[in-house]
Amino acid sequence: MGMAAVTAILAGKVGGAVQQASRNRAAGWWYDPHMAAASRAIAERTPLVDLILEVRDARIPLSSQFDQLKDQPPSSKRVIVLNKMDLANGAEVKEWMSYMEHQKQICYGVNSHNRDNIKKFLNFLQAHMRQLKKIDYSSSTITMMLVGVPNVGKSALANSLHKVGRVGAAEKGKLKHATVSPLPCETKDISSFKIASNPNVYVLDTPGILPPVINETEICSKLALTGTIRDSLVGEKELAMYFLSMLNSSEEYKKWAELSSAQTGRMLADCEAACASSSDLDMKGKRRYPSDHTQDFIVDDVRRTLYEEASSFQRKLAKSKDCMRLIELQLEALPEAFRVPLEFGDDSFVKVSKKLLNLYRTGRLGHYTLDSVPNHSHLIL
Ligand SMILES: Nc1nc2c(ncn2[C@@H]2O[C@H](COP(=O)(O)OP(=O)(O)OP(=O)(O)O)[C@@H](O)[C@H]2O)c(=O)[nH]1
Ligand SMILES: [Mg+2]
Repeated sequence: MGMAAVTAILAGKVGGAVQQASRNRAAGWWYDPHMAAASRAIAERTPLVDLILEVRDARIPLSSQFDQLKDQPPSSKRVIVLNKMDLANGAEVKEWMSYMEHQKQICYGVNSHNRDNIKKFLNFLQAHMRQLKKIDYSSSTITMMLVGVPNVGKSALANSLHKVGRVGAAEKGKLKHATVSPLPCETKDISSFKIASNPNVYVLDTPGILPPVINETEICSKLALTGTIRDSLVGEKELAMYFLSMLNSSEEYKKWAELSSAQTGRMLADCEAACASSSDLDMKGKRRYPSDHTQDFIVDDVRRTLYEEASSFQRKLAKSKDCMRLIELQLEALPEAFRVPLEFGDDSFVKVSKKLLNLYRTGRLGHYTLDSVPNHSHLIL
């Protein structure tokens, strides 16, 4: 129907742009020699380490699988870590975890920014290692390797495990720090982090690796939306439109209904203030609305704007053309909510799109799981 068809069209556009970029090796971005070398280095280390932690994005548990391990049967030496649990739809991630368990895959969901979560994960890893290395666990050094596609949070996880790890006080004084960034392909080399003593346990952080070729456009679009592929390759505006189609067909925006009624009261107060002193309003505005990070009240305005456009839309019997128009109306209304002047023309929409994607990727515009669990009927939940 309407919005689903529009999502498919927009996803196709985004995915197509990714595939085009992947085929254009001359541009030097997709699977560059550095990525190929890192991929070989990972393959060489794989049989040598005690445990592989395959980090995936909980929003796309299937699309973010690591190409090198794709055809490997489940093994006790491999744990699938669904990271960014805080960004995914809780119920759907649970379904995914049951599915993987059913497939005999060891799977663990984490939020790398949550200390308690990481402590529990570390306990789980140590218990698992004890089981794996029944005989000489106390004497040996244990190595785990984090692998995955770019930007799934390998370095954030390495840092968190290193920080909460049980190492001596002296070692705590010289903690290392892996570079964590919202941009993909930030980690360039393999480096090791100590996460426990007696026995010594090390975790290797590795560069993100993309598959050399991806045939499915849908996978490409999901990887792009979650931030695995540089936005500029695809186009920020196209990505934002794809996100909006997803938002409009979900229930998430309906949670923002009360922002719409609360706004009426605030508008009256704002109007009174404007009448009292219109001359210094601009200056005040500049101080109160910094453009480099998004404050809570701007996020509320963005949510309210998206809610009002979406809820006034007659979705019953809506045609694809009307659904696309809704997305355009939302995009047109967003510069005001984000306080981005329209005078930059098309650049304003790119700016707004970047800000919108940033809000989505930091979990402030709802929780979505983009991959659906295969073979629902075979699930034992
Ligand atoms: N909300 C949320 N954000 C996370 C989580 N883990 C990592 N991030 C964010 O995701 C982005 C990417 O994290 P990195 O640790 O740099 O990812 P990476 O897999 O090492 O990326 P590459 O080294 O480029 O392959 C950063 O902005 C992190 O702050 C998480 O559990 N939840
Ligand atoms: Mg990294």
